[in-house]
Amino acid sequence: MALDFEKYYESRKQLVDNFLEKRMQKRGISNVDDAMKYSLLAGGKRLRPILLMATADALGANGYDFLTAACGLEMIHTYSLIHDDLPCMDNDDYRRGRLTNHKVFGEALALLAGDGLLTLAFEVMAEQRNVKPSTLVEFIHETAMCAGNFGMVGGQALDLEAEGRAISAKELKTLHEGKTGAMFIAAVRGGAHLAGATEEQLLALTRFAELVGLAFQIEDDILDVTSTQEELGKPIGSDAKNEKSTYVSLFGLEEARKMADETTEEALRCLDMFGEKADALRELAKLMCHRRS
Ligand code: GRG
Repeated sequence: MALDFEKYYESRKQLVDNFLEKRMQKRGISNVDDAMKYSLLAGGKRLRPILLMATADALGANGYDFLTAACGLEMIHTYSLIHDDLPCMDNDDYRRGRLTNHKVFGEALALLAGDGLLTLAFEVMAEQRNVKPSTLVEFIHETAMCAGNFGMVGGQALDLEAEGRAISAKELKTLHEGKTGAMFIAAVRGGAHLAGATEEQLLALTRFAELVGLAFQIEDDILDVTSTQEELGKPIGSDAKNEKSTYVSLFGLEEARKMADETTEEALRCLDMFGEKADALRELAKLMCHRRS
């Protein structure tokens, strides 16, 4: 039967939203919980957890079984957005269609909300059940590497270093592989590990994740110049404001569009070996690379 992707995406998103809402009812000892909840429950697209579950589906498992692990990724992602918006980083006032965390709670609490979410993510991932302990440790270890100085944090540091100067296409690629791409790799490889992928499957899925991450970032750069604040949920033109090199500033809008399309096509070819079980993953990749927000 043909996949109803809209239904698939909405139901998986609902599962993630419900899990996060419920998990945040377990309160800590202070009002940092309110700041954590404010951003976590602000309605992001939930791409990383859905990507993890769709990858597990592509391997014949039921992605729903890994919802707990998947939601840990959304916590890491949300922490990164809170910190990225701080005055010492991108200094943004809006995110996910509402005021940024520090605008509501102040800088100090926003910093702690990010720290709290990053730490809670690892607590939650360790709560994943029905997986061999060694597999879970491998998933958590890889996720930590993708989130840290070899991945997202490293990429963000390169991004800061690059502000205000023109960088080469190679530098731009390295920066984004860390800042944006690494968490998509964590999601896809995470779903693959948890669902028991073979080496051959893992290799194909890793290449898929690399390419989807690249296409997603090119699209992000395109949206920053072509979208609207209403559609994006955050101000447009922030790359130019922060004097950042982007795929659009380096290659022009038309060429960037072509690169995003070609990269998406190449990513989809990596899924050929998985047959129709990978249909949700295919549709998700297309959604990520041709999104409006
Ligand atoms: C502060 C350590 C640290 C890292 C920040 C994620 C990030 C790294 C910066 C965000 C800036 C940015 C716009 C990056 C480009 C790609 C990206 C991660 C976009 C936001 O992700 P979506 O579209 O957002 O999945 P939602 O809100 O839907 O979850």
